[in-house]
Amino acid sequence: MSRRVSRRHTAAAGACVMALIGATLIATPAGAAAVPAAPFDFNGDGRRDLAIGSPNASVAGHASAGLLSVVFGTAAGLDTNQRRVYSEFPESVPSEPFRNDRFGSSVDSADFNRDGFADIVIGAPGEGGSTGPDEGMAMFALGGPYGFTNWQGVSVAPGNENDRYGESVAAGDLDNDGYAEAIIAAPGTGSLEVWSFAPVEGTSVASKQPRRVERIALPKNGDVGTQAVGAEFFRVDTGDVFGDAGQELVALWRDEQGEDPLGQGNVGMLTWDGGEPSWTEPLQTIGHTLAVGSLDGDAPAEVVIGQYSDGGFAGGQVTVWQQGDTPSRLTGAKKYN
Ligand SMILES: [Ca+2]
Ligand SMILES: [Ca+2]
Ligand SMILES: [Ca+2]
Ligand SMILES: [Ca+2]
Repeated sequence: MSRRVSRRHTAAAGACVMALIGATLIATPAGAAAVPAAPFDFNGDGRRDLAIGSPNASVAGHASAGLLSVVFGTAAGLDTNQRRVYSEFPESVPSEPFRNDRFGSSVDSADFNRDGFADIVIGAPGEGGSTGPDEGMAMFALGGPYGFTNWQGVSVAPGNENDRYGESVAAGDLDNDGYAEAIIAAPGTGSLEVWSFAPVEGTSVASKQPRRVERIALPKNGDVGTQAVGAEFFRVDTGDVFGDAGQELVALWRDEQGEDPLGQGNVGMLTWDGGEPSWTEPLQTIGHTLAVGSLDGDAPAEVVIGQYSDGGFAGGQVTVWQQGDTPSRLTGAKKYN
């Protein structure tokens, strides 16, 4: 949890910079708020709120069904008296809790429909489907003055057992059209999906329902010409890693049939402008967790990779990569252990 909180604080400065840059470069889409709400400001009062997923929480006797807690920001900081808890119950989330759904495994936010209230996407990678356990699911909800509305669950179609859809989610405006996309990783498929609420062509008003706009495969074993069949783990986040004021998607993954016995992972950046997606050649790395944000307050953003303690470093290790001599290459890894 501390990682996520500190990242969001770091990202806040970047988000302000991005908002200013965005305001000068992008005309306000018709029917949209002049300035979208900052991520995690669900009630649109200008103060960031806190959303915490608890995937291991029991719900009505269902172990690890998972829940989401939201605490609202005030002038005096976070107000724990205003805490709201959401779980997969019809009265809070229109779905049903089951053992090991792990709702809340991943959480991210953006004002997807640009109405001045930040929205949320929540992963439940253990959700069962018609083919068996762990097909996974992600839930969207729109923010508003009185809480979340328009809950909608999405998943891979057709799904398969162990897709683990929603194990990692991210939000960012990848195609620079003024509307943030939601990115949902499905490790078992070796691919991610891009979802959008932006107005469809010929209309000017954003949708209240998300629509799938792209499915993008991971490169297999670091070869951008071939596609991975599955990933043991797969994390996604967004940030301006190239320093060009547009957001890149950063992915950290390990191939299911990776050739490296040490179990090395890959980190790669994806650019997508609504057309053909483009991956950078992945870097080999060791790690399990991923965060992207500007640690020093300026663009480009840094890529931070966390590694558990199973790699010979008691207590684990954190690696920080930054932009190298060409914009799309990461270099100068600094290790902290
Ligand atoms: Ca708020
Ligand atoms: Ca919104
Ligand atoms: Ca966009
Ligand atoms: Ca960029």
